Amino acid sequence: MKTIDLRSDTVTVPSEEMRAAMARAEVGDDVYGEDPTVNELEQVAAELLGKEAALFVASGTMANQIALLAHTERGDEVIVDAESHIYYYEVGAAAMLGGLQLKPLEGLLSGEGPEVLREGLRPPDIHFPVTRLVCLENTFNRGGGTVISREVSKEIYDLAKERGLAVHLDGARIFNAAVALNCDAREFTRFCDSVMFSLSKGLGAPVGSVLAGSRQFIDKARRYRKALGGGWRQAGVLAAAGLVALQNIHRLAEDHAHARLLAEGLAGMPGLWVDLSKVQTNIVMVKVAVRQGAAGLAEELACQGVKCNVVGPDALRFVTHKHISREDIETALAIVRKTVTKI
Ligand code: TLP
Repeated sequence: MKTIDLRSDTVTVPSEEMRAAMARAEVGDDVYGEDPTVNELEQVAAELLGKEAALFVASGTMANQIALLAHTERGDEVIVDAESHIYYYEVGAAAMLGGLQLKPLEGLLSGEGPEVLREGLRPPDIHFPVTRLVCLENTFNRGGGTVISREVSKEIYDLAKERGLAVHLDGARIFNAAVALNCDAREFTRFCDSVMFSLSKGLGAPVGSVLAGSRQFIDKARRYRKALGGGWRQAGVLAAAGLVALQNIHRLAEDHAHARLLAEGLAGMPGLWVDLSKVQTNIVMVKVAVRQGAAGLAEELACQGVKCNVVGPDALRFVTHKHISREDIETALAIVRKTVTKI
């Protein structure tokens, strides 16, 4: 039985083309700045994002945490959405590594984001921490892969600048946002001071993320990467895969079409509920009202060869990616239908 793995776009494995590029990559010691393939990836990525400089790092979490460290000082407050990856899924690293206080705001990553931020910002006061940074996330993972519009991004950015705050964009899936709106990623990244994106998700590289920003910011970030043990020598073998991954941006549209097909199929099934307006990219969030709960249903589906992630007591997440075909979606729908009808 073939497993249809819809847990995440992180499960993608490198293509033959990537493996070939990795095998012939020219490399050097990146801590000395001498790996030509890493340097090329950083240059190409900076250009794609409209920033002065970029830094290749091991993971999205590392990129976000380096950004937090480089923008702040210990004891500072960082504004995040209550469902953001930085707040929800990064092991409390902002407190652990940076001595930072995260202030989670509900709805920051929604159409009401600018008002939510306005209400959440406190005036300077000796009792309050210094607020230094606002973090955005696009697409918004726990929001269901939703795209934070350019208008909302701009309003939040303008407000942050009015208050002297920096803006970091967790753009792990920023190219999904760009493809969904058929625009250039720079239309989002112009409204942030730093941005990270993942090569290892929908773009299909085995490892790696890129952090980008001003030259001065990236110089600082490079020191923090070293401090975290992320100085990685002949990393050109990985950067080579990253360069191939960047040629895959256009194919994300296929993942989006598959997610839509999946969402529409799931929405009509007994005990399942999908907000189709939120299915904008490659993620499908499903509310589950069955006796076994979300975890029980996920377990039964896994036994039938369909894997998804449990993201709450009554919520499942399905993510499409390059190994999922239209036929896989049809098979998965048939399996889910059979399973929910039986229980
Ligand atoms: N997200 C993973 C899990 O950690 C939840 C997934 O399967 O979606 N920002 C965003 C918005 C992300 O979705 C992720 C990964 C990261 C950062 C962290 O990237 P990695 O996994 O490379 O540390």
